[in-house]
Amino acid sequence: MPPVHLLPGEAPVQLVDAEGRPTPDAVVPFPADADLLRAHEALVVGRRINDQAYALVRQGRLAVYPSSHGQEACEVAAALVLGEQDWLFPTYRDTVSIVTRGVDPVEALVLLSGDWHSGYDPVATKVAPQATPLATQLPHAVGVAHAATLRGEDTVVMAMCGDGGTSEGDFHEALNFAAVFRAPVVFFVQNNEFAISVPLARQSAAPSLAHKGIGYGVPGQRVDGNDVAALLSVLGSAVEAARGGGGPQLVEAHTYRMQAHTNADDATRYRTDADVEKWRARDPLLRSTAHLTERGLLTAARAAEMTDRAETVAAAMREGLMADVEADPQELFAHVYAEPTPQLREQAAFLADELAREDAV
Ligand SMILES: Cc1ncc(C[n+]2csc(CCOP(=O)(O)OP(=O)(O)O)c2C)c(N)n1
Repeated sequence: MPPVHLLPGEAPVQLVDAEGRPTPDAVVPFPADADLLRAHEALVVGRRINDQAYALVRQGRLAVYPSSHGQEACEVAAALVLGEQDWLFPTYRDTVSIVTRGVDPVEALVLLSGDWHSGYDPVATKVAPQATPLATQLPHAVGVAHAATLRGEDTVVMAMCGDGGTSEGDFHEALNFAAVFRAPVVFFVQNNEFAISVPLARQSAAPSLAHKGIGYGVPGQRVDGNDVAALLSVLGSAVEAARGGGGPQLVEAHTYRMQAHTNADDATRYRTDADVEKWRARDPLLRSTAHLTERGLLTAARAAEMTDRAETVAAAMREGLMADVEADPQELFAHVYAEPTPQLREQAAFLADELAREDAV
């Protein structure tokens, strides 16, 4: 008997369609109303964070911002399904997820404003630093999960990456190790169709990215990445399966990066406006708004409160990121190793000499 239980379904799981209507014949449970409202508020705030960060780049307050505009349903659901004791391992694109988890938005963006450190305390927040090198955070995530199991702790780790990240060796090593040791990890792949300019078809010939699990003995699931209800349900079940001793789980969300890779990228060179417009009609925030309004759960007063909260967050971002970062260039070398290597000492001395000569001019 082939291990068909490890394979994802034919189509991504959906609970609410693009018009906000419940999908007939749902195969997963519908989240509670309170959870949907909480997720909606996080979506409203998340969209505002993306838009504010984009503006801060244009004002020169942030060096770069990889926006998750259009992917906010994935971002908020990944954080909301976790318990306090769990860990989140994000990529550079997952600022909204980090903030939904409870990290202060200014602290989350300190790195992108030009400072050298992650801005928040990873141990206190149980959020790893945002990884820019693709997939390198995944073996770390597995290590944290495995260590927690050995200590008898009830910890699940949400390990995030993009479609491009699934081509990295680290992705495969992490899945393999996690499966062999039954580490409680949910590998969450946001398939937004592009790795900078590389489309999915040039990235992978697998039937889906969720199919990549079966080779390692990891169950894979596909979910509509713009349907926050389906994401809460699928990711929530994956977390509970991992917590219950079911080993690692792989979830692929189908979504779309609405903006350029970063401000340093011109997306019109590799995709058409028509492609982007097609996805605009599937916007996760509009969908959630339509669904909750239709069901009478989202009143005008409640919606206004959420917008107010989002504006407060945006104002705090503007205020907190106004000041220039005061960084001592020597700190670059300070925390690379517990004992600096001779090469680093030599480079630090070289820099000190350069800076002294600059000061003398
Ligand atoms: C190991 C490594 N190789 C290459 C890069 C350069 N790089 C930065 S982002 C990116 C594309 C990643 O695409 P994907 O994993 O799909 O995530 P997305 O940016 O779409 O969220 C690449 C190749 C990198 N950061 N790390």
